[in-house]
Amino acid sequence: GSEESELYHAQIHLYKHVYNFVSSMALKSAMELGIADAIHNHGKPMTLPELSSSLKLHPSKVNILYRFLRLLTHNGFFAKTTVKSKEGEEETAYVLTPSSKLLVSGKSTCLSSLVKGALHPSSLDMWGVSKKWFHEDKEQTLFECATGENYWDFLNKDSDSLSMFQDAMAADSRLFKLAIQENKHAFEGLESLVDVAGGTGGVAKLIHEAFPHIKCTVFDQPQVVGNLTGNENLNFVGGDMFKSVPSADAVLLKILKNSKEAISHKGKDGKVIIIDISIDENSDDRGLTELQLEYDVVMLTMFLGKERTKKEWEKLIYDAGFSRYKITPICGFKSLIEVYP
Ligand code: 2HI
Repeated sequence: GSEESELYHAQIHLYKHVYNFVSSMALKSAMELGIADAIHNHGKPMTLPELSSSLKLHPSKVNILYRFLRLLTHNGFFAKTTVKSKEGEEETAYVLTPSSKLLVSGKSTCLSSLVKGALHPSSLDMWGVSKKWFHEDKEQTLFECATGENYWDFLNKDSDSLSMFQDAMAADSRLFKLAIQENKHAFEGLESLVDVAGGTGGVAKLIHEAFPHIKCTVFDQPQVVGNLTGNENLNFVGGDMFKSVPSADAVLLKILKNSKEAISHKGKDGKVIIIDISIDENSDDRGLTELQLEYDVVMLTMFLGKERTKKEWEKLIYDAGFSRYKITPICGFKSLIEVYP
């Protein structure tokens, strides 16, 4: 009957969300083992024994590799094809998909460091205290509730974690290169631009390459930019973005925090360029919306940050005294938001 069928569907739905982490962790294992690199370097479809020996796995683990690959293939990270063996027999072999090409190291589109950082115990352990966090009256992140310090202090005292984070953010930003090329109009006519929380300058360098005449300033914490040198049109400035931001024709923000203050620094001729998520809860693409909502919770738990819907962006922008804005979806799940005085 339909009641049972509803119950079974509900059970599947629940279990699917419970065991989702296995897919995340299998992806992380694939990244750590270097499966995508091995298939890429092989240059043609790769059989299971070839893959296992290239990865230097213990022979007893071939079948375990097979079972991980079966899940990852189902999830769209690898695809199967057939090749002829020396003996003329048909054999199954694995090839990369667009998603696993993003795990090939050395490419400008490599996102391995993002997988590593986002699924590192330092990003996950905090979830153990979420109940305690909900019952506390302190305004602190889940990360701080779990560890006693905020994420930035944690990064600043642990240089391995800091580089892991910076590598992840730099990798994420590199995909932005394509977005700049497709959205040149957003940067036309600007003479100067400041990238707030610009990290090690990955995005500013991309903008500098595409528009060499724009004077770009990377603004971030002194410990991040202190040792970095730029050139005539690319310079690094250390400071506290919550106190003040160097002035320029345009301010680029990738995570918008204390947005009103940041926006109020702009003169009348300027514009604010924001790269961020614009959540569309009614999108036909439920998977994309799920990702945006998950990202919102990551920002919440790590930084007390948030992602906004189009309506919230509009309110924020108008409340800050701006008169006009334009939202263009770019880079998959983020948007380019141009804000004019
Ligand atoms: C590396 C990557 C991430 C991280 C920590 C890392 O924390 C992420 O991808 C997530 C989160 O899980 C993140 C994404 C964007 C951002 C901050 C964190 O601005 O070391």
